[in-house]
Amino acid sequence: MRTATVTRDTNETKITAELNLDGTGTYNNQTGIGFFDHMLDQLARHAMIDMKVRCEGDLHIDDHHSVEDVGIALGQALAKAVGDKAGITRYGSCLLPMDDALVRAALDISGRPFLIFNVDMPTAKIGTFDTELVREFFQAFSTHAGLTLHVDALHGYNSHHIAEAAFKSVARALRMALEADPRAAGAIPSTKGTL
Ligand SMILES: [Mn+2]
Repeated sequence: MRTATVTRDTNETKITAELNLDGTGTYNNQTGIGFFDHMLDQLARHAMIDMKVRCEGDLHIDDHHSVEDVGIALGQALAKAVGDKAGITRYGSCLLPMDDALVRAALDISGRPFLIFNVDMPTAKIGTFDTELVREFFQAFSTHAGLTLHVDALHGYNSHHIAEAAFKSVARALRMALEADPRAAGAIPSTKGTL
């Protein structure tokens, strides 16, 4: 089983993130931010990753530090759990519809962090959640996981749907990329011999 636990304590946030990449998509995420918990639950469920996150953050300021730092901790946990990447598919993509929203995610578990994020949301808030934090999460997550990640919203007019479709499309792409390649015989999927 590819598992990892990361704890991260700063003056702004105290976080524990547990992942099992070979799970069944069970989740138990409590960050104090309802909408963000809902998004993390989608990530776990649709990546088929077991995920437990606890975050005690400085929400009296705003949600920014908590969302960004959970992205860092989950990215570190993913990198740790995936290890040397032997035998994985490496690439994944997904074109995911959710009602009005259509989001495309393509990723490479490359060890070279790069984010392209073309996801405009028509409102500044989803409930009390700042929509700009969706990008902050994926920036932190892709950087610390070592992902090349492209996320493009092709259309959509409801911010909740667009954000949720972004998390679900990344989840499905991750599931594909993390899957064992049965023809790889445990080899690292690069002509360089390392990733
Ligand atoms: Mn929803």
